[in-house]
Amino acid sequence: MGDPTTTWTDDNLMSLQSHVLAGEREHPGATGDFSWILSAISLATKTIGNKVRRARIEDVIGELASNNTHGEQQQKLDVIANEIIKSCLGSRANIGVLVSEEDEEPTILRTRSDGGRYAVFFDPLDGSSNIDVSVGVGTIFGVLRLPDGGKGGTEALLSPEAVMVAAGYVLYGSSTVFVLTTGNGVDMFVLDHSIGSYVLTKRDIRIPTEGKIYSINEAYSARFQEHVQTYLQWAHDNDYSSRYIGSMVADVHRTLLKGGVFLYPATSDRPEGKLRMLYEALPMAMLIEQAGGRAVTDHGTRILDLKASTIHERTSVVLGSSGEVDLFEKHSDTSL
Ligand code: AHM
Ligand code: MG
Repeated sequence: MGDPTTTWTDDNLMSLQSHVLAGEREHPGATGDFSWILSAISLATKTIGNKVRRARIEDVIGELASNNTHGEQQQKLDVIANEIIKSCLGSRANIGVLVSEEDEEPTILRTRSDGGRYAVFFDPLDGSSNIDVSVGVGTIFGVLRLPDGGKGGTEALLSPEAVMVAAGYVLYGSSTVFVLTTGNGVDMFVLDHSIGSYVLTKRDIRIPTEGKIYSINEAYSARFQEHVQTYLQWAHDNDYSSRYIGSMVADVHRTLLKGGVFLYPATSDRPEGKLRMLYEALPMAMLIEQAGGRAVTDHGTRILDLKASTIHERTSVVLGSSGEVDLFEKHSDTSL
């Protein structure tokens, strides 16, 4: 007879839900807020993942006649994913504000004094133009604790006292992968369809400090600033490989696991960059830094130090292995 007591080993089955609950138990006085919010995100992403897998069968691929708030073509699934997230998160009593790429205005659920302590930002289906060709797409989210006091709504979430307390993405790829940080490292879960749960597969992921891969839409080269072109020429001369899927979640996921650098710099036609600060750049920057990497703008400002002045503000993005971001800065003149 062996020892009847069970101790934790990395071989034990750990669901996302139990992982979050275990994290909360380590903090005396924790309110259960995270498990409440993350269970809604978990449910929403399982539902979206199911829609993505069945998109062709249910005939929900393709474009809508409408554009989103940025004037970009909306896919049918963008709208469906947005509705799914809002219906799952909307009933959580501690969420005050939802900000989505697909909605021009934030959805105000409840005031701070009515218990709305958090704002959740999300891009419901990033890279959705790739769905028609069955390429990986994803959901990105960030959770912000709103400051105590009278402010509510947009004013509260854009205020300097609002703090990002969790970030993550779900990649709907060859498997459905949930990558999460609550400010204490980065953990990865994979959806086990046979039991309907995300199960922990990798704890405390560390991004490789180096990796000779750059990920950028190089077709825009002529429109990049000179210092970005200088870096790319240096990378060509130094035996780098190029990998670009065109879905930020998939490109960042590869960068997190294999190392390298992902870049979406400013172009002459998009001087602010393309990616959105709140629900694309900031959550990915928090994840990459928590994994030991770096995330900066194309002029070297730390993304986590940026403060959005509008909810759909854009920024340039350079993120990945710390050594590779250093090399980007070294081989481009960021004072330009
Ligand atoms: P989306 O939010 O409209 O899907 O756009 C964001 C996507 C990112 O996933 C990806 O990194 C980028 O746009 C690709 O843009 P491009 O086609 O210009 O390379
Ligand atoms: Mg997006």
